[in-house]
Amino acid sequence: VERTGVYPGTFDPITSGHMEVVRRALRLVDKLIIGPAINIGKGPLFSLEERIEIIQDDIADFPKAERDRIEVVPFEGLLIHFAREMKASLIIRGLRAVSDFEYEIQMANMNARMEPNVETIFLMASDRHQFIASSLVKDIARLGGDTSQFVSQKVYERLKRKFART
Ligand code: COD
Repeated sequence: VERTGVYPGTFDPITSGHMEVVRRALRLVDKLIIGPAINIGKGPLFSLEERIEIIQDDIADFPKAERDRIEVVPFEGLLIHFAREMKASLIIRGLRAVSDFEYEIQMANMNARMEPNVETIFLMASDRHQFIASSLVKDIARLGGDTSQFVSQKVYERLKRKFART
């Protein structure tokens, strides 16, 4: 049987840290659904449409065989309902040292209680991506810094455009 995994997130915008999780997750599942959340607390910098487009731009650089196993499907409401709807057996999350742990363990635990058949698995961020966070990337771009080592070239250019003075 085909194993499907869901990788949910805000992806505002997708960073090289997220992309590393995507690449590694592809080794664990046959089909990977990247799920940008529609309703996110504070207003995102990029609209849902932009966040989807950005993800699709970044995965366009993957070899076709890998690209064909990825789908970008935005979701609303509970993640566990989305996972069920996608017939996923895995929820994939990235884990950076210390900062992510508390939130992630709570979420994984509550999701497991609501749906024991869906397992959450964590991919530890590599050294290189340990400290990359979308929120900091946005700060750097907003304040005129260079984000090119944290995001793809395409995202870098989008960020620059977003904050360009007119
Ligand atoms: N390296 C490795 N992993 C990373 C990196 C990095 N540099 N940066 C981020 N990640 C990981 C994050 O730890 C996370 O696992 C994932 O990538 C996505 O990150 P974000 O920041 O884009 O997305 P989040 O964490 O804000 O997404 C939260 C959700 C929207 C998935 C969550 O709030 C949710 O499921 N909402 C729906 C309602 C729901 O079901 N709530 C939970 C009830 S228990």
